[in-house]
Amino acid sequence: MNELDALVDSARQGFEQAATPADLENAKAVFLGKSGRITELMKGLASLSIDEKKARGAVINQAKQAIEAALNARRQALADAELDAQLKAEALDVSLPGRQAGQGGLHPVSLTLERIEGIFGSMGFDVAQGPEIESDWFNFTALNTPEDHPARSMHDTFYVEGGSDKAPNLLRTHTSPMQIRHAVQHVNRHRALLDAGETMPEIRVIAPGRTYRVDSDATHSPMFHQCEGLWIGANVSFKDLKVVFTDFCRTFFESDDLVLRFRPSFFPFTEPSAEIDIQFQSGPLAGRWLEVAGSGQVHPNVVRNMGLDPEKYIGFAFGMGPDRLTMLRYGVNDLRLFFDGDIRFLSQFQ
Ligand code: 2NL
Repeated sequence: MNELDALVDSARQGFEQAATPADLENAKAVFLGKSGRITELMKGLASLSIDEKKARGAVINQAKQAIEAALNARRQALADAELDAQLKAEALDVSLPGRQAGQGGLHPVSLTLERIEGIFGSMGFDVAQGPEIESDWFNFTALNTPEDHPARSMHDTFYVEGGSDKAPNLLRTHTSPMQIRHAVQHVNRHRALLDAGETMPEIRVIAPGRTYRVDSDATHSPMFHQCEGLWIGANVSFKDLKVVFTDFCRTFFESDDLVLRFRPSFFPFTEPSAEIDIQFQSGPLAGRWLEVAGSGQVHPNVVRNMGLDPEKYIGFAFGMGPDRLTMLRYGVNDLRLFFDGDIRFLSQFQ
C-alpha cells in the first residue's frame, strides 16, 4: 500500500472512531486542517519540476477527495444517529386518542346569579355592582342600624385596617350598601326634576355579589353571596313586592304552582318587615315551608338617607341568599361544597 492510500485509510479510521460531531471536527483538522497532513504534502510540491508537480498533485488531490468523502459520510452518519436517538426519546404513539382541551364552565352560584339577573332584568330592574370593602356609613348607618347593634360588633363583621370615619374599613355584610349608592346616584341624576317638584323615574335595582360575615359551619361560610332588590317610587306598594317576588320564585324554580308566605319579621332597615317562605307542591321538597328571603317597606330614615322625602317616596326591598337558592335548586346539602373548589363537584353543573 502506498503512502497516500495509507493516509486515506488512517483518516477513515480516525473519522470512524469519532463518536460526536466535535470529535469528528478534531479528527478532520489532523488531515485537512491548516497544518494537517494533506496541506503539508501540498507544500512539498513547491520543490518539484512542473511535470512532477502535475503528476504528484493529481495523486494528492485524489487522496484529499477520498478523505473529504469519508468525512462527509461520517458527518451524515453521526447526524442520522443523533436524529434516531431523538426520535426514540420523543416517541409518539400516533394511534392514541387525542387529549381534549379541558373545558371550563360557570360556578353553580354564578349560574344562579345569572338566572336572578335575567329574571329581574326582564322585569325592568337594573343590576348594580360595587365595592366589597365598605364604609361604616354605607354598610350600617345609612341603613338605620343603631350604633350598638350586634351586627356591628367585631364578632359578626370583618373590619380591615386603615379605617376612619369616612374611609372604607369593613367587608360589606350585605349588598344593601350598593343599593344606597345606586339610589343616591339616581337621585342626584334627577335632582333638577326633584327640585322642580316633579316625580322622578322609579328606582328598580338589584345588587348581587359577595358578602362577608364572621361565621363558618355547614350552612354558613365567611364569604357568601347575597342579592338584594330595591324598588322605590311615588306609588309602589307591598302588593307590587309580592307580585314581583312571587313571579321571580316561580320562574327561578320553574314551578308555576309554587306558593309564597310573607311572615312578619324585623329588620332595622325596613318597617314593616317580612320573611318570605316558599312551598313546593311537588318534587322532593313538596309541602315544607322554606325560608328564601327577607323583605319589607324601606324605613323612612333609609329613604331620607337616599336623599328622598319619605312623605313622597315609598320603597320596598328584599334580600336573598343565592348560595341557598342554588342548594335548593340542585339539592345540595352542604354549603361548603361550593367553596372547596373540588372539580368533581363543580363539573356536575356544566
Ligand atoms: C335577609 C334580609 C333584607 C333588605 C334586605 C334593604 C335594602 C335597602 C333598604 C332597605 Cl337599600 N332594605 N334590604 C330589606 C329586608 C330584608 O334581607 O334575610 N337577607 C338574606
